[in-house]
Amino acid sequence: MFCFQCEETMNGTGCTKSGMCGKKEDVSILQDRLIYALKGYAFCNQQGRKKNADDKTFGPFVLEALFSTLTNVNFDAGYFEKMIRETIQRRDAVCQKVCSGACDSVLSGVSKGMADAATISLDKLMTKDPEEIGILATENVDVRSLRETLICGLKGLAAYGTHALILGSEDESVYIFVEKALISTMDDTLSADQLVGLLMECGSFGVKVLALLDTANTQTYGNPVPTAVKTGVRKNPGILISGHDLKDMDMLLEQTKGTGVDVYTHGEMLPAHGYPAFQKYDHLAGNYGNAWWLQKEEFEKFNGPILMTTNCLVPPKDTYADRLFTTNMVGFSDSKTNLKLKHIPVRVDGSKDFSEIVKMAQKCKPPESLEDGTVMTGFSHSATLSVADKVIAAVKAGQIQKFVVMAGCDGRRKERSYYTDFAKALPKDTVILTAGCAKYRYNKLDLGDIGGIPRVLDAGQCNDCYSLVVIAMELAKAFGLENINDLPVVYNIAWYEQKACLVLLALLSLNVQNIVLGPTLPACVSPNVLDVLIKTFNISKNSDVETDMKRLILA
Ligand code: FSO
Ligand code: SF4
Repeated sequence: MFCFQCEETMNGTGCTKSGMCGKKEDVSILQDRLIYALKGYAFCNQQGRKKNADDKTFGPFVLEALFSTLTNVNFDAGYFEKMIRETIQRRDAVCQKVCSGACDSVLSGVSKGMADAATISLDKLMTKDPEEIGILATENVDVRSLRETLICGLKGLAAYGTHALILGSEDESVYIFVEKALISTMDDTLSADQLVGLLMECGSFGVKVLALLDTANTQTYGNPVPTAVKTGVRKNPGILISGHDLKDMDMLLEQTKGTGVDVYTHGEMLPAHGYPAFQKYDHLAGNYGNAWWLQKEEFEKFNGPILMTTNCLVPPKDTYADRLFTTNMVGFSDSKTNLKLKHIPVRVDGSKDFSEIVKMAQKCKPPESLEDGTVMTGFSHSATLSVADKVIAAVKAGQIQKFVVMAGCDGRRKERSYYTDFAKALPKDTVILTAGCAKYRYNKLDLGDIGGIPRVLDAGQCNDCYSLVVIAMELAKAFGLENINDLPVVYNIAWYEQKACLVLLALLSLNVQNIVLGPTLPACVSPNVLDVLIKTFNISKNSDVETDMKRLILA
């Protein structure tokens, strides 16, 4: 196996025997086979599109498939075998309509790899040498870097697109781009400049999809409002819901009404508390625990069932595995221990039956207390911009010197204490804008406020990064600036997985300059590609708190 898609990758270069995330070699290779099959399917579907003979459900299927290969989503070999089979069936059905078996004319002139992906049989694909279909099959390091950065961006795009789609929002142009981009990763005729152009296009589609998701979330559940969320526990048994899927949150709250069971959010579900539609439920008790990587300790103490709606799942300990449920494209099985997590399927009408989880919760002990305080969330663009006058006045009066975007992911690395230290060391006239689970490194610190404006404004999940873009753009307008780089906004972003890669590409597509990224730079970015990013966007890796404070705040 070879996987270098996340920040945790072995030695900063690539996981080769098994994943630092817990992904086993068999699953990693199956994921490579699935991506290979998707490229072939994309090629055939593009041919079909020219003749209006494309698969009309190509987009949703490909988004789900790509999302499932994102870090910490699915560890179930059986799931990937099924998805590979279905991809080949779908590809062959389109091929039949377009070529009726005579593919040669369509395939003339395409790369050998592309022709193979478009025609390979299921049996051959499943037995093909993994090295011929995986990341290292592209020999040129820079081409590989550009192709794989694009694949990472597509996985992020797929994740956000899937969330929007679950709420009924989609955009055909996104599917057409995903199709084109998948094909481009097999096109040997593309220049490095053309591949860089595709990365920027991916970023632009990222902005589009994040906007689509923002509208879907707020139209369905209302505009989030600033909310103090309890971090302690009550006396009832509870269900813990983790991940990003708000529709699951909605259905779970509805199905637990009057059952004597409380619902707690975990990790990236914390911002759900800000939505008016969820605030009406008295049994939405609070947020339990911290960012995803602490789940082994925290899930053990929760005592009740836990529902994983998306990333980030950590291979579970025996002590709570029987209380852990997956849904959507999340999955886990281990052939050695025969452990397979229970999965809640979606019905054809989009609903789900959580009664098994509720019944289990009713027999469980209440959660053990981890802490007892409050944490703020709900500073979406609408909430933050509703006090825009106050914010602008504070900037003009010199009370706010700078906004520091510290969005992104949290992770296990020790070096991530840097983000806590950086937040603590920031001058008192700075405001942190955040989204994503990176916030857990500083959202429980008492950083105070500036004239009633809290010094940490949590816009929500990484899914809500669009809020930060809207806030920046509206502030630029209010200050009469044409270039958002002229705003008193600096970026010190933490990344872990591919959704963060997409958000980064989205920011670059908006020409955001001088981004500081950490705790490492993505392994998929080769030295030459990094050079291009430095020259075009002046992007850099974070350093130590003192140095970064000097260059970001005091410069
Ligand atoms: Fe965190 Fe995980 Fe949202 Fe990422 S939960 S690390 S960017 O997957 O998803 O912020
Ligand atoms: Fe390694 Fe990250 Fe890939 Fe897991 S997702 S195998 S940790 S690079």
